[in-house]
Amino acid sequence: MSTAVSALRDRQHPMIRQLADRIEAIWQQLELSPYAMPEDLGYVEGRLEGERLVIENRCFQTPQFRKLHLELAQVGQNLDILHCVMFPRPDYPLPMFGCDLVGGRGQISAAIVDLSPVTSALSPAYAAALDQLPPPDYQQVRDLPAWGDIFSPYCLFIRPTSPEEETRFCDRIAAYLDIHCRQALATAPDPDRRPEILAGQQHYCQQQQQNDKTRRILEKAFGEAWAERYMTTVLFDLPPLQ
Ligand code: BLA
Repeated sequence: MSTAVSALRDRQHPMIRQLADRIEAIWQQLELSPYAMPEDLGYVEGRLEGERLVIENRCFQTPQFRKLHLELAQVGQNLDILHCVMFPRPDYPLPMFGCDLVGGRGQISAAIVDLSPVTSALSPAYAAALDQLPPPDYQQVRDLPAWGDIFSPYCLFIRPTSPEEETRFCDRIAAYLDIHCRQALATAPDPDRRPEILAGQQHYCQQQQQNDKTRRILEKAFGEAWAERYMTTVLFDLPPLQ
């Protein structure tokens, strides 16, 4: 682990720190190899309203996934972010795993996780595994934005109201991730479905690129052109058509 990543993590909200460690531990069941980031975008620093914005990216690839992306970001003392997306290779009929934790001043305001289908719906194997989890029970459930039509019925978007809910939500994210890794390892590539899968991944990325809350933070710190490049090449890049 690079020291830069662990250094930022150690300064972040405990829920973010714990989840980052857990995501990386669960990823170990996959056959990880390095993924090359655009050279200047692995570690980025900017300024937002006089505060320092630091972004640290960790990326891997595996036989099933084109890109596993874990991003940690911090704006001064006020804003902590964990962003994670797993992009399946377009020959694999697998959903998109995504999660985002956004917090400030000791409180996580947004915690979201989903396994989002890019074809018509989640497969019966995914649905059966997810249905076995305890029913979600959180006090403050948040409304999804209009672009959120990409999310599955299993999407959870909350504001955690206690450390107990934070821990339980991290457990939930870990459970989704573990189900996903197991399913991915048991799934064979299906090259015939590639056009359908590519179109679905494209739609997922286009919708996520409409998240104005993410875009605004990046624009304020780095400018419009940089934010556009970052959102379309690092956060939600489309798979190369090859
Ligand atoms: C919301 N995302 C947010 C918010 C901020 C960011 C500040 C508002 C928090 C709040 O309303 O309490 C910021 N998120 C970022 C930044 C990055 C980031 C700057 O990841 C990266 C540099 N977002 C994702 C993924 C999902 C996601 C993978 O990156 C879901 C799988 C969802 N974030 C998401 C949603 C909202 C959000 C649904 C709420 C948007 C809204 O209410 O309009």
